Amino acid sequence: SFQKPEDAIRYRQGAFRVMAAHFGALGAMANNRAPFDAQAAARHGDVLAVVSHLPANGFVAGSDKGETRAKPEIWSEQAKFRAANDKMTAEVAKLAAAAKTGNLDNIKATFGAAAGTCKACHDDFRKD
Ligand code: ASC
Repeated sequence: SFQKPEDAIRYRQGAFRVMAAHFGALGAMANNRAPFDAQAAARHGDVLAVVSHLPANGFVAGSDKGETRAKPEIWSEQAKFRAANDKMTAEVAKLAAAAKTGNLDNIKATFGAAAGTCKACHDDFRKD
């Protein structure tokens, strides 16, 4: 569904960039670096819950070359990569549900695990 491998690379990088912005905004609240805004937090969670499902679509065959830090293991260890992706979407869903409660403590209780899934995948599947 992408015309060129570069289109798939830009697609997934765009999704990750959107996620980083909303994840960062929630993290700032979770870590008391920004004032808690319950409505904004819920919106950030909603965006994350949807956009977290997009990056996987962009790791199509042939998109391992070019302006990407994607490691070849994404394609050579597909079951492991899929498991890491599914863990990420599951923890993001929990964070989004917590953000809907309007209670900062619930966000604090779920943010770390979600952040951990970002880092775990970067450690295993992203260069530098
Ligand atoms: C972010 C972001 C990531 C993750 C990661 C968590 O806000 O951009 O890649 O959190 O740093 O460890």
